[in-house]
Amino acid sequence: MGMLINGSWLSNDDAYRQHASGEFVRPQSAFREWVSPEASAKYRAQAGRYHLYVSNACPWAHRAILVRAIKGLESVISMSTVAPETGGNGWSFVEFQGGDPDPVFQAAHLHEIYSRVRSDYTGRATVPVLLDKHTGEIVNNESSEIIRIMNDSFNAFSPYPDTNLYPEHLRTRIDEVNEWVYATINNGVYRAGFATSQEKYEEAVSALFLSLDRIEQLLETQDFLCGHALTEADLRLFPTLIRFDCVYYFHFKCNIRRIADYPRLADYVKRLFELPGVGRTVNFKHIRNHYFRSHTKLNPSRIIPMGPDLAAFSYAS
Ligand SMILES: N[C@@H](CCC(=O)N[C@@H](CS)C(=O)NCC(=O)O)C(=O)O
Repeated sequence: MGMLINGSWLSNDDAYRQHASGEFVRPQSAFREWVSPEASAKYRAQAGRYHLYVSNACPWAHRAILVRAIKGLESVISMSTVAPETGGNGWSFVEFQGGDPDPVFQAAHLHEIYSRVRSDYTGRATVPVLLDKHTGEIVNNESSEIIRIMNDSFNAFSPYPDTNLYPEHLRTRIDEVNEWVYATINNGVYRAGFATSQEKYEEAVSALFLSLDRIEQLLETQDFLCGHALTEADLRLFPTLIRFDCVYYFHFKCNIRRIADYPRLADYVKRLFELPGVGRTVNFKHIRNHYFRSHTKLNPSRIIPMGPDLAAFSYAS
C-alpha cells in the first residue's frame, strides 16, 4: 500500500507494517482539528467550505458517509470517492476504475494531498479526510471525530438538526460500547485478517465472536446498541457488519459464524440498511474490489469470489 516518510512516498512499507509479535497494530490518525459553529473558530462551520475524501470500500470512511447522509449534509459538505483498488501508490483518483477525479487539487493519488498539506508528513495516507477548501488544510482524518463534527457542528445547515447521534444522556453508554466494539469488532476483523501468527489470529477471532454473541444477546431486549434509539454506536458497527459475510468471513478468516447465522444481528443489519439514506451508502462492488484485489498477500490471485448472494441488500435508487 505504501506510506509517506518525511513527505516522500515509499511504496513498499512492509518494514513499517510488520510487528514482531505477529499482531496487527493500527497507527493513530495525525490530523485532529475541529470544525465549530463559532464565528471566531479557525475552522468555522460553513456550507460549501469542507470536502470529504472517502473510499466506498473502507469501513472507517463509511461511518462518515453514513453520518453525512443521516444528517442530510450532502449539499453542505462535498464528497468524492477514491478508486476501490489500491496498489503501490495507495489510494488513487485516476489509476484504477471507479474513483472520482480529485475535485480540489486534481491530484492523482491521495498521498499527494497529505504531503501537500504537510510537507514533512510521516504516516499513512488514509481515508476518510475532512479538508478545508478555504485554507487547503486537512482538518481531521480520524473517522470517529469526523462523525462527531458532522453530528454537532453543522446543525445550522442540516435539515435534521434534532437528529443527535451522540446525545448527552447516552454518552457514557455510547463511549463504553464504542470501546469494546472498536477493539474486538471494527478493528478486530483487521487484527484477525492481518495477523501473522496463529496465536494473534486466534486471539482476535475469539474476541470478535464473543462480542458478536454479546450483541446478539443485547438485541433480545433492545433495538439498537445503546437502547431504543439509533446512535453513533450503531453507525460505527454497521460498516463492519455489512462487509462481514461478503469479505471478512472469508478473506480475513473470521469464519466461525456468518452474520446471517445470527437471527437478531441479521435483522438488525437489515433494519439499519433500510433506514432512509443508508442503503445507498453501501457499495458492494467497491467493497469486494478493494479487499480481494488490493490485499495481494492474502489473495494473490486477486480473484473476487462470486458469493454470497446479497440480494437481500438491494435498494431502490
Ligand atoms: N483511524 C482511522 C483509520 C482509517 C484507515 O485506516 N483507513 C484505511 C482504509 S480502510 C486506509 O486508508 N488505509 C491506508 C493505509 O493504511 O495505508 C479512522 O478511523 O479514520
